Amino acid sequence: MRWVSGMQQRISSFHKYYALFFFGAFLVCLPLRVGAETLPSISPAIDSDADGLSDQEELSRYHTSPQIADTDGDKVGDGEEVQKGYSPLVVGKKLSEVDTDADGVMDSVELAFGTNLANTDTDADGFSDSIEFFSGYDPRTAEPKLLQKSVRIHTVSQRLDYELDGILIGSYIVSTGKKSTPTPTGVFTITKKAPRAWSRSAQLWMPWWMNFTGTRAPSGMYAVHELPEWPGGKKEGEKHLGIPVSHGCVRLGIGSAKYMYDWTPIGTPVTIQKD
Ligand SMILES: [Ca+2]
Ligand SMILES: [Ca+2]
Ligand SMILES: [Ca+2]
Ligand SMILES: [Ca+2]
Repeated sequence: MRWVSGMQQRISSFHKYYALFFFGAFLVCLPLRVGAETLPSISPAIDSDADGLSDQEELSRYHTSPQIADTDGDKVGDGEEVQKGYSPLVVGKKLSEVDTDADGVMDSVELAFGTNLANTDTDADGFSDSIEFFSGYDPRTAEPKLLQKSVRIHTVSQRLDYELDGILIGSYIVSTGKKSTPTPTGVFTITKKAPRAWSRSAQLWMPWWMNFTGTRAPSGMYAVHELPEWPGGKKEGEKHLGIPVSHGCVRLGIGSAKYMYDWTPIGTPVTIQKD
């Protein structure tokens, strides 16, 4: 009985504190409400928690708290984290390492593109952002608008970027031509594709082969493809990625080559540059 009455006492005092809390919150909110009603409209530039991001940006873009300056509690303010490329939602992670809505598109890409990082289907057309990024349809409008896909290869940093509407959406490490057989620089076009091509000159197989042509790149000569395989079955090791060792082609790793093969339609422009 003593225990029960103790419990009751605790419950009733809990209710009391609860009521006091809400009454207090009501009193605090009252002047704000009156203030809000007397103002003609709230400026979109208002930054309630003074963290460098406006309330509007926090609610609609970053999905952080407009009332808490440090949403993830890592002692770095939301505005500062965003400015330095860190996620204000996850401690110790960059925006490029966080996928808030788990739709396969990283927060950094969603922010650059203007899609909703907390909604898997920004334009509510029934196709997820990730499907639209893959197919090339604009994930920001329900209109079936196709955007320009493009590929950019950096021969110094040994990187392949793929872009939609000129905005970077992903990168892979590559191996381009060695000094004696360099990959040509300039603007080319993907003109032919084959799941597995044979190089007569190099005597090796090139899986997920995408031929790019243009000035200094005649048909059939240069391609983006997976690490090559020799007729005996030996495959070039992944350790060569990041080092220019090819005969002029652009070599991609296992997985990334197939992904790029599926992503890239015939006619896609390929820019190759010395970073
Ligand atoms: Ca703010
Ligand atoms: Ca923080
Ligand atoms: Ca996402
Ligand atoms: Ca969509």
